[in-house]
Amino acid sequence: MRRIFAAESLAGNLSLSHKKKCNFRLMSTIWSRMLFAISLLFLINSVLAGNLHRIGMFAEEMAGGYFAYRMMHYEIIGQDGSASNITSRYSNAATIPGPTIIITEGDEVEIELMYQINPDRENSKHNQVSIHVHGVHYDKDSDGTLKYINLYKDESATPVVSYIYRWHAALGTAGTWPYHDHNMDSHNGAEDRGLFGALIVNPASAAMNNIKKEFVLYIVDDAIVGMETNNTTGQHTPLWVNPTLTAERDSDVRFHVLALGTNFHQFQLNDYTWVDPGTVNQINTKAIGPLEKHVFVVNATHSSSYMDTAFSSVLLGMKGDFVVAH
Ligand SMILES: [Cu+2]
Repeated sequence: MRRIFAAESLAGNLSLSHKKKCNFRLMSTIWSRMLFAISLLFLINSVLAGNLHRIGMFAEEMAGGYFAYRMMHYEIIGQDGSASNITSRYSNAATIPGPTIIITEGDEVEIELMYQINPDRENSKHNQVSIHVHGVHYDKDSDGTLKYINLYKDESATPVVSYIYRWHAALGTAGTWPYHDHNMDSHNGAEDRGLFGALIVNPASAAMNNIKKEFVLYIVDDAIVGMETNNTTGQHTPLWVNPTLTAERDSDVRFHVLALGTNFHQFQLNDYTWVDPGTVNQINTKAIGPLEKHVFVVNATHSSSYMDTAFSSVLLGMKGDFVVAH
């Protein structure tokens, strides 16, 4: 009985092991396919893996009750571990808009913010400042909001401690995005007092080296404030209020128009047309509502002017020259 049982079980084992073999073949096919897929993912990732932008910024007080961000330190760590320090390309004073940060899809940003504003003894809500960014990816500790919004913690720099935010410009995040304070005095932050700037994420798929200048134009309720980046030198220059923009003849320049506040605007660049993104329409004026943006490239062929043609903006004189020279 035992032997038979043993033989039976042996036969059973044999057929089982045969099944196992078949399963193993199937499994090995699945495995090799999975391994192929995984290695493909790694390949895509390694192509996408970009630079690490290690940034330190201050939030400072300016004359007139304004606040502003100031670049303190900016180092780019390449994939090969090489480091290049580009701090000197930025103004060494606080600026409105704040420093323009330019990265590429695949890049990571590690940005440490330091509170450099006089603490307010009466109002503890004043003694915190943050950076909240749009468009790119980040974990819950890098939202730059208060605990009652993010249900996690107050993500603020305070007079006592700095705060580090980490962003990932994943594939699909190319574009121009605002960053701003979200925590000072209220859950809206002190964005309306000057704590805002722009993050430009260039697409990984297309070289942007035909663009010679970037004009970041922030439209606030009563003025247009600008920051220029010269892509040839890498230098960032604050242009301040309703600025004159300058470009070399026949160079491509990119406008990044971002709206803050509560008013509606109508941005116009006279005697130029460009393609309205996402359409085939040639336009020379664009409605921009609160928190909206409009990005376009023109080839600088002749001097002109830009303006916000919304009625109250005209009264406020929200316009400037666009000077094109050799
Ligand atoms: Cu925002």
